[in-house]
Amino acid sequence: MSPAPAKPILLSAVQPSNRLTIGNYLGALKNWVRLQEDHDCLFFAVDLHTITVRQDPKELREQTYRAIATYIAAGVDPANATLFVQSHVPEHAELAWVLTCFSYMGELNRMTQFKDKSAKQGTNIPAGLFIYPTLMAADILLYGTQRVPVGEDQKQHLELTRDVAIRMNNLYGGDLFVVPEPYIPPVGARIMSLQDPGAKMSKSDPDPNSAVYLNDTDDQIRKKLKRAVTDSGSEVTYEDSKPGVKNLLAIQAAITGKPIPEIVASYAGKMYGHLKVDTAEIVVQELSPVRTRAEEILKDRAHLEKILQAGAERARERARKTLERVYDRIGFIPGRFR
Ligand code: AQP
Repeated sequence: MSPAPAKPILLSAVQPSNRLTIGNYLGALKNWVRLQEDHDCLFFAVDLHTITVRQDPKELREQTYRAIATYIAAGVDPANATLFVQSHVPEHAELAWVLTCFSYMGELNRMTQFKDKSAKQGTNIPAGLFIYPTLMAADILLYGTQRVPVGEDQKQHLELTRDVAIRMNNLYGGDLFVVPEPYIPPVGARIMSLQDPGAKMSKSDPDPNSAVYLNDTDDQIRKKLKRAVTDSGSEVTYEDSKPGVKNLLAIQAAITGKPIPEIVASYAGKMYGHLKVDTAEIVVQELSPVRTRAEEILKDRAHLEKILQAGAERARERARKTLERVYDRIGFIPGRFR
């Protein structure tokens, strides 16, 4: 095995299943930019994951380009982080098959995300939705990842990744896989729906007013925040009984880096309307340059494709070492890597 790199290996990704939201930006992208300084980072668009539910081919292709352009526009440096698209590195699908064979039906059955997502599918539930966690495990284990930033929703999947890695290490040698740890970034944010602040803001929410998308115009952003559902009462305070107000304060804090009590204090004697208008301006200031840069990057597809090709080559170089070791230990004859 090659010597451990000096910086901890960190991996994170977004599904390009729709336009990215300010939730993806504040919960993932903005942190990635900070993390790339002191980590060996792999950031990618998980297109293989998106087809666990039906996607429109043209849309999927556009959203995948757009996701990568947005990562770069937000500040991810392709010369520093390894930036790629999952389907360009076939080792992900190959290792996922192996891990599927070492995972148990009972384990996969317990995944709450599977229960939630399959409930929306009616009678024909794609099998990919069931084995999704083994593909996520492959994403992580291929690169000797030490740290995976995870929100609540993905904690169970990371636990499964660790269990399967330990199971296979016990069978085939302790150095087969690095067992990854969850990583809680110093600045975290869970952004809620603007229309139902009890639910997470999601790019797949059918109501476009529930989310600010990263390619919304300044006017659209202002309108959406103006219409954001707030709560009864009028005093701006940060408490669970006011989830709508809490969400707007959290958005401001995640962007400005100011402590919540300081933001709350600045609204003494003011109304919810002030909070909405200010939050809209803070969001516009933050997202407008990202949107402009992303549009610029998208205009030069050839350049974007070059970046992706270089990223995939770097990723494959690393991924093949792990897969070669796995194939060897489980007893496949050499040939795949000649
Ligand atoms: N609302 C959010 N607040 C904070 N972070 C969020 N993330 C997503 N939504 C929020 C973070 O974005 C990263 C990638 O998420 P994903 O695309 O892989 O899947 P997701 O978490 O299921 O995101 P969505 O937007 O809700 O997608 P759909 O609607 O396609 O299922 C993760 O780091 C996640 O924490």
